[in-house]
Amino acid sequence: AEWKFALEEAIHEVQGVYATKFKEHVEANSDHTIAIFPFGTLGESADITELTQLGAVQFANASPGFMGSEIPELNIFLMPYVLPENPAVLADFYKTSPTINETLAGKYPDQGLELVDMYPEGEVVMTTKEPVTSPADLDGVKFRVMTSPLLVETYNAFGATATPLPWGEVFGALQLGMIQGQENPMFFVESTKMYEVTDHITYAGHNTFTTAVIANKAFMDGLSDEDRAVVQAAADAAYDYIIDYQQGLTESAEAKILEAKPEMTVTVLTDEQRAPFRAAADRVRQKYVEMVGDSGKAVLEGFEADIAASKERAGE
Ligand code: 6CS
Repeated sequence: AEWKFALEEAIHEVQGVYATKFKEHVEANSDHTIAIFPFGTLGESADITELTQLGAVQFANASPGFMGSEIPELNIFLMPYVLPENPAVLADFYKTSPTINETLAGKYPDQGLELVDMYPEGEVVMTTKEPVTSPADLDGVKFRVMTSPLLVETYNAFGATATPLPWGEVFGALQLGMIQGQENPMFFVESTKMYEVTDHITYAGHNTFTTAVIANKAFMDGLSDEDRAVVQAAADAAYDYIIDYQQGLTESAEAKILEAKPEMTVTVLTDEQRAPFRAAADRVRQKYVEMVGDSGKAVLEGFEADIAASKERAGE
């Protein structure tokens, strides 16, 4: 059969590269084919999640930055200074974490979905119209965030006025001056030309962009054991590929941005400059537990234990 896979990104962006690998693997190992629908062909993230729930598409990317509105526990991925920064630790964490692959995966069936995979897309940076070295610089800045509630808490705690928007509205809103900042991984800042509508890039080391690949649950339940194994193996192959693909991607994207716009400033905050952002993160942690309750507390503790295990395996 033909299976459909909808993306929140373009075909040459990270989600597109993952989906292309997934497609190649499925098509090489079964009689099925995959049609990829890049961002813009079927709507925003919320639209493609809905299409997956309806079974109109079988697979989609549904990043926690949006899906946290549906599954509150997923807001953990939006909490600043929780995920490890070391790429090797991160790669091991998503792959092995029981909190992700059992506890959080267990929240999707209620939504008519199954979690197929989760992977990182790179450290997020802030891109703004004015320089940012402290929370005071974010005062009065309307800062676009994805729609999950904890991102709103995070940027408000960072001193900004958080403004949740779907992705498709971001470029225009920056162009019109309705918002004055946004955050995303460097590859995305480059590929979507965010540097044309903002002038300053800030690394605060506060998070990595996480995405999830979801599938329609009834579709997955109806697969033969053989086809299910094909899907699993395709996800495993695409995971390894996308981790490898991202080596050096932030650096090369930054170089391309500076080539296109030499006057763009790039600031890596010092530990001292990060301290007030870290302090704000403690307040966001409280909010997460308030918002999600006991199961949120368990997820937070699970993350800490799983990250510690990944660090140990990576020899950190
Ligand atoms: O900021 C966003 O909304 C988008 N950012 C990335 C890296 N992927 C998709 C998402 O929609």
